[in-house]
Formats: sequence, structure tokens, C-alpha cells
Amino acid sequence: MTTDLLSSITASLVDGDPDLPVSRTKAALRAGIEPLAIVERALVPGMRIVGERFSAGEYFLPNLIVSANGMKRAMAIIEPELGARHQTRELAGTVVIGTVKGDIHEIGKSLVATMLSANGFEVHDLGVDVAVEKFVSTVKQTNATVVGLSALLTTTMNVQKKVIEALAAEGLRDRVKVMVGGAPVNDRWAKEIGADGYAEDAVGAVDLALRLRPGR
Ligand code: B1M
Repeated sequence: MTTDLLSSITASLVDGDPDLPVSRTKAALRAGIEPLAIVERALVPGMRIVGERFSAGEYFLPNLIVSANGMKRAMAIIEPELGARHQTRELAGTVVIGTVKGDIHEIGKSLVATMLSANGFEVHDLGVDVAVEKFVSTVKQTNATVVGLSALLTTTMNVQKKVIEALAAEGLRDRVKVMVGGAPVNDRWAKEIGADGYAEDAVGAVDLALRLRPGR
């Protein structure tokens, strides 16, 4: 039954149904399926298929928008459940996160932010299309020890480098670790721009943020 429910969530996202991703996500939670399993085994694979079809010219921008809205609405139901499972944990650290300037892709970054906060981090989520200066000023204000930069476009990856340069210019580079992620980003890019680490997905981002804590 678990597999059937998860597959039906994936199918509803791929089909672009406006309501089924939400109602089936609720049904899966009611059936006792772990929220993280719903994200990783149903919602993320659904968005991956939508992206592949878009790349292949089978889907168009409106398809992306409808599916992304379905995913966002389903995530709004899952996020409190993810958080509730870690209510009592000690603060693991402070993270400033956002999608870089010129890039409005929100879902992956928000998932990373949710997972970090569910794992005990205080998270300052700056949203999308975030200016370089905003990352710098928020790191200063919050005394964050980790900054997370998401980029989904090859054209905006370079802004990750600009943020790292701006942090260095402000003398903050020694006290803040930088982690980068997003579909076009990889370990090699992270090294090339002087980031402290790259994570492929939200679970990896939590592991990385834990490893990047001061004194580790
Ligand atoms: Co856009 N888009 N999009 N899009 N979109 C991609 C990224 C694309 C790969 C689609 C394609 O062509 N196959 C392509 C980029 C090509 C490239 O540059 N290489 C693309 C394009 C071209 C565009 C536009 C330019 C389209 C246009 O207008 N012609 C435009 C750009 C707008 C802009 O940003 N300025 C655009 C617009 C949009 C929508 C607005 C319609 C919508 C976003 C809605 C929203 O976010 N509210 C959208 C969507 C939905 C996608 C795809 C289909 C799905 C993205 C997504 O949400 N995935 C995407 C195709 C794809 O990625 N396969 C695509 C699900 C999400 C859970 O995964 O975001 O990868 P992801 O996040 C993962 C990991 O990457 C990682 O963990 C997350 C969880 O596992 N991760 C991190 C992410 N950030 C991290 C940070 C970390 C660590 C890990 O540390 C800090």
C-alpha cells in the first residue's frame, strides 16, 4: 500500500493535477508513511520526471508551474510534520540560506531549509533572488556559522562565487563556512569557487552542515 500511495503522489505531480498531490500527501501521512519518505520517494521523483519532460520538449513552462505549485502545497503540509519529529533537539548551529540573485527556484532550497531546521539548526531563509549584499549583511547580523547558497541555473551559479568573494572582502570568510547546492552544481564547482562543501540533496545538506560546525 505504501508503494501504491507514493506512486500515486508522483503520478499526480507528473500529470499536473492541481489538488491530488495535496490530498494524496495527506492520505500518505494518515497511513503512517514517514514525511521524509513522501518527499524523497514521491515528490522529488515526480518533479524530476517533470523536469526531464520539460528538457525533452514534451512539457512547457505552464506544466512546470502547475507541478511546482502542487509540490509547494504538498510541502506546506509536510514541513510541520518534519519539524515536529525533532522538536526537542539542541540547537545545532545557525544557517543563513537562500537562492542566489537572478534565480527564483525555491523548492529545493526550501526543502534544504526545512530539513536543517528539523535537524536542530536555527535557519534564516532569505528566500529567492537574494542579493550578494543581503547574504553578507545577514551573516553579520545573525553570527551564522554556515551560509547555504542554492543555484538552479547555469547562469546563476557564478553568483555563488560572488557571495564567497564578498564574504572574504568583508573579513567574514574565517568565521563562516559556505555550502553550495542546486541541480547544476557539483563538488568540482564547489572546490573551484572556494566553497567549503557541496551537497547533492537535502539529507546531504544536513550532514554537511553538521560537519561544517566550528570545531569539527
Ligand atoms: Co526552472 N529550470 N526555469 N522553473 N526548473 C530548471 C532548473 C531546468 C534544469 C529545467 C530544464 O531545462 N530541464 C532549467 C535550467 C537549465 C540550466 O540552467 N542548466 C530551468 C530553466 C531554464 C528555467 C527558466 C529559465 C525557464 C524560462 O523561463 N524559459 C526559468 C528561470 C527563472 C529564474 O529563476 N530566473 C525557470 C522557471 C521555473 C519555474 C518558475 C516555472 C519553476 C520554479 C518554481 C518554484 O521554485 N517556485 C521551475 C521548475 C519547477 C524547474 C524544475 C522542473 C524543477 C526544480 C525543482 O523544484 N526541483 C527544474 C528541472 C530540474 O531540476 N530537473 C528546472 C525539485 C527540487 C526538490 O529539487 O531544486 O534540484 P532541486 O533541489 C534539490 C537539490 O538540487 C539540492 O537539494 C534539493 C533537495 O533534494 N539543493 C541543495 C538545492 N539547493 C541546495 C542548496 C544546498 C544543498 C543542496 O546547500 C545550500
